Amino acid sequence: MAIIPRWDICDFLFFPVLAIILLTTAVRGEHDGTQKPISPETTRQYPKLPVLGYVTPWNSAGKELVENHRPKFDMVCPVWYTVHASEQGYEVRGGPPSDDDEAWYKRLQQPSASEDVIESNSLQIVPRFILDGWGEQDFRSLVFNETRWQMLSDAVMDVVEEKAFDGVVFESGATHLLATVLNKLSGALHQDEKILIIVTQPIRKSLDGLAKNQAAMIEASNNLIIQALPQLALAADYFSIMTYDMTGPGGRELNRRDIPPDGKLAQAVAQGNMREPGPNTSADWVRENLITFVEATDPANANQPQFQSNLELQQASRKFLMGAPLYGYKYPILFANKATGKIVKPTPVDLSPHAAIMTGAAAPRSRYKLPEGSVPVLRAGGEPVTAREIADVMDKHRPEVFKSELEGEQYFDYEAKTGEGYWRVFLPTAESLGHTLKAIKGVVDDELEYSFGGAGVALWEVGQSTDELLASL
Ligand SMILES: *[C@@H]1O[C@H](CO)[C@@H](O)[C@H](O)[C@H]1NC(C)=O
Ligand SMILES: CC(=O)N[C@H]1CO[C@H](CO)[C@@H](O)[C@@H]1O
Repeated sequence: MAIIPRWDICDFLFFPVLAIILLTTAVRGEHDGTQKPISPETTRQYPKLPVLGYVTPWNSAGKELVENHRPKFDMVCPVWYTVHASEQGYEVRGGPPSDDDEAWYKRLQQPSASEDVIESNSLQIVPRFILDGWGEQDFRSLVFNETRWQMLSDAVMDVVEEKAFDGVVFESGATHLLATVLNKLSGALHQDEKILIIVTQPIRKSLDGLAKNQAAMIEASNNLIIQALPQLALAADYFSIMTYDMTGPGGRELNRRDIPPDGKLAQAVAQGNMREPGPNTSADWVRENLITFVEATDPANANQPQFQSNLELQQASRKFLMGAPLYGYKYPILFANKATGKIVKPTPVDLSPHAAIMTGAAAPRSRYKLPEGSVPVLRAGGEPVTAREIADVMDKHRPEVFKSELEGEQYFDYEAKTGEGYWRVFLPTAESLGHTLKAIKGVVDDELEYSFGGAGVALWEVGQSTDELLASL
C-alpha cells in the first residue's frame, strides 16, 4: 500500500533541513533487511548479531582484512557511489576503483573454497550510495515529484542490477524527508530479493552545561530523526545508526558538575569557550540509542495512520545495526585548573625507580602527573586516527594508558615533541567493542519488552582496524 505523503509535515520539515545537513558532519550508518539467515555456528562471540563492515577506497587495507576475517561479517558495504541531482534527473558516479576491487567483491559473494562451513559463508555486498552535493532545492524537487522518486530509484537499480549487488546502503543529509522516495527504491530492491539499509543519525544527548540554542538544535535534530522513523521503517530492511561519533572533532562541553560554579573556568564553559576531549562512543550511549529506535518504531507504541495493516506491522519489525568505530580519535589538549581556569603543566614522573619491575615492551616509557584539580581542555579540533597509526605512536612514545571509567574506552596522553603540546588519544579496543556488542545483545535478549527484528553492529570502517580488533568480534 502506498504511503500518502503528508505535505503539511514535509513543509514544516524543510525548515530545518539545512541545520540538519550542517549537524551531519560524519553521517554513516546502515540498515539491513530481512532475508539471509545467519549461520547458526560461527566463531563469533555474539553469533546472533548481524555484522556489517564498511570498506572505503581511502583505507584499502579493509579489503584484505574483510577477506581474512570473513566469518566475522554478514554484509560488506564498499563506499563507492555518489548520486548527483540535476534538472534532467539523477546520475550515479563511482564504482569499484579497479578490476581487483571487482574481483574482490565477487569472491566475497561466492562461498569460499574453504572446507570449513563457517569460513565458506558467502557475504552480501551492499555498496553505499550517498546523495552528494545536494542543496535544499534538490531535496524539494525530489520529495514533491513522484516522477522523480522513480527516476532516482531507477538510477540506483541500474547499477545494482548491472553489478549484481545484494542491496544498497543509502545515505543522505536529509533522509528524514525521503520515506516516500525510499519506499519506491525498497519496492524495486525487494522485487529482486535485495535489501535496503538506511543510514541514520544517532540521537544525541544534550549535556547540562550546553548553551540554550545548542541544546535546542540537538533536540530539534533528535525529534526529526525520531518522527521520521516509523515511515522509514516500512522501507528499510536494516537501519545503520551512526553511533560512532559520540564526541566528534569539536570535543564536548565540559561537565559543569565537575567544576566549581563560580570559578573562571565555569564562566568560560558557560560562554561555550571550553571543551574537553571525549571517547568515540560508549556502550551506554549505544544502548540508549537502540532502545529509542526500537520504541520509536514499535507498532504497539505507534498509533500513526501509516501502520494500517498487519503486513505493515511486520514490515516495521526492522533491524538496527548500531555503529561501532574501529578508529580512534586524537585531540590536542591543554590542562586547565578547574577553579581558576589557569593553564597548568603536567610534570613528568621519573620512571627509573620502577625500571626493575617494569621492563619489556609493555612498560610505559613516559608518564605525566597532572596537577591536582586540573582537567584537559581542547586547544583545537580533534581528528580521527586509524588503529595502525595509534599502534605506531604507542611504539614510539610508550605512553601510560588509562581507562575512562564511564565509557570503558582507553586513552593516553603524549607529547610528540617536548614543548609542542600534548595530545589525548582515545583508542578503540577489543574491550570497548565487546562492551558495545554486549549492550546490543542485552537489548535484543530482552524480547519480552520489545518485539522487533533484532539488532547488530555496523563497523566504520574495516580499513582502520587491525587483525586483533576483528578477531575479538
Ligand atoms: C517532475 O519531474 C519531471 C522530471 O524531472 C518533470 O518533467 C516534471 O515537470 C516535474 N513535475 C513537476 C510538477 O514539477
Ligand atoms: C565520538 C567520536 O569522537 N566520534 C568520532 C569517531 O571518529 C570518527 C572518525 O571518522 C569521527 O568522525 C567521529 O567524530
